[in-house]
Amino acid sequence: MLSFKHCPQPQNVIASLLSIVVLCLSLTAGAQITVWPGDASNNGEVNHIDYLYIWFAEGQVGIPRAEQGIIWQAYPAEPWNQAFPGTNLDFAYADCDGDGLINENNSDMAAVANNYGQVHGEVTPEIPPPGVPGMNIPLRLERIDDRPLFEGDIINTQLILGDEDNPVERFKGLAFTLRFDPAVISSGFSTSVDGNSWINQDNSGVSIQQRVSQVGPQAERSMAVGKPNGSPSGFGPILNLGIIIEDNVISLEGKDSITTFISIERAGLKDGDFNWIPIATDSLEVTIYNQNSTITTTTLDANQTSFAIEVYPNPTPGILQVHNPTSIPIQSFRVFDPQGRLVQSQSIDNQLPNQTWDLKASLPDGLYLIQILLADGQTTTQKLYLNSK
Ligand SMILES: [Ca+2]
Ligand SMILES: [Ca+2]
Repeated sequence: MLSFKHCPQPQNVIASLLSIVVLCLSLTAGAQITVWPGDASNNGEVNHIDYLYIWFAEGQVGIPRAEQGIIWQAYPAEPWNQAFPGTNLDFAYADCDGDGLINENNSDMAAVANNYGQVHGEVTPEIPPPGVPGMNIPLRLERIDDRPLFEGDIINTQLILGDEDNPVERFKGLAFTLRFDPAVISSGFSTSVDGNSWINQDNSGVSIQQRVSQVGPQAERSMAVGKPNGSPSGFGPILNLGIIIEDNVISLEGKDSITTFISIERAGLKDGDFNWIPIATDSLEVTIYNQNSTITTTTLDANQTSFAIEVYPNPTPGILQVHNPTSIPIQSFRVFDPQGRLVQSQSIDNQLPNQTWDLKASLPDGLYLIQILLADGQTTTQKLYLNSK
């Protein structure tokens, strides 16, 4: 007689099958991840560094989420089983909108902008490695011109990344913060990329993202500059920044000039292999002059002929060209320093429409005010920058 005592009973088979199904389900559930749209780095915080992850994973395709969208909430997602190099961070985190494609032109980028500053769970701060000046790749702001600056002026600058000794290899994305005094510098910066930018020499596009926030008495502009469709190598200017001086700088009252700093902080560069590259940052020091100088000038009317008189070049090496298209002769000119002291005075006999004036050789380089007196009593005062070197 055959014994069945070692054969499983039917109810045991069902129980075993059920336990396998439960095991499979629990494995699947365990493998699911939670995506917070915009936190592409999944460090608990949405900020400008998240853009670097999206740019790196540009064009990657994976499993769409069951629930798509970029509302600030937790979305369950299937992992793509592809991780950012050197990490165990799944690409699915960078598919912020959940459509199964990482693309800087879809709402993956909008998710970062919309949810910027949001946090979830415990935040693990991402601090890019700092660099040493002279040893690592420099990042600094450089002025394009050296004309004197007054309230309401635009400081035209270039952002320089890398130099001949420390060039950048395979640029992917740069994140940094500009810190400045909001009582002096307006938050309305202008940014543009032109033909001088080495990261756009192939014209395949440069992405710029920015955000302004107030941190105590200082303001911060967090910026990210990326190259989603390439990884160029080079050094030099990457973008133009027009930094606007406030129209009314209270701290200039009663002073001839003030000095302010625009500093670059927390800068991090990702290369085409997703490595952090240390960056050495510097501050831009800017002097802003008081246009309400201590000298008294005639109040000018826009219709007055004296406005038509041109004095150039400015900055000047010392020899000035003067063009007087009016019929009123110029009687004299006077030069004042920023403290309102008269440093030169000269009568003009030559009444040609185009004249050449020589500023005193002994004047040190710097800002001056030149006042031109016409024969009918009108005056015009212009700012002049002497740069004899
Ligand atoms: Ca993040
Ligand atoms: Ca997407």
